[in-house]
Amino acid sequence: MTTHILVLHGPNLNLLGTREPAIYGQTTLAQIDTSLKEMASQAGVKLTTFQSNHEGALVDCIQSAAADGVTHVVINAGAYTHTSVAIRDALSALAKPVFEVHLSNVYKREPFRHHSYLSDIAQAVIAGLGAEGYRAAVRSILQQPA
Ligand code: CA2
Repeated sequence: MTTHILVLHGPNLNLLGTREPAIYGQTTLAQIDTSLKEMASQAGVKLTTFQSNHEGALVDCIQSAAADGVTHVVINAGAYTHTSVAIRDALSALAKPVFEVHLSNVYKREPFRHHSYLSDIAQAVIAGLGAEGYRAAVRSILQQPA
């Protein structure tokens, strides 16, 4: 099966690099996506990205992923991490390896950020590495045989 990585970004992540740099860093979402696409391109692998502030749009994208030939999902669901059974159910139905990424170390933050609806269905969880966390997830996928 040809590797196709879908990178999903949840609500407010479109603001990256413009506000709250002390928590989320100075790298913009466009810079993150470009960097990931370069990594994938160098490996001859397809990588697509999608950001939405809307839960249903993220669910729709996950549902479309099977027909799109997606083999792996890298997701920072943002605040929906802590609230969304719908995104969890969509990822479970897709039944592809999920890499959950958080820029910040959510366990050093407010207690409501300590629970994730995604972690127990994820292959891996990366938190606190900033934008490098996305790269670590993609690097790991690229090292796995397709
Ligand atoms: O640490 C992460 O990556 C989070 O997924 C980010 C979410 C937060 O709700 C999660 O608990 C942890 C928030 C994303 C908001 O992104 C912003 C970026 C720049 C400025 C303001 C918000």
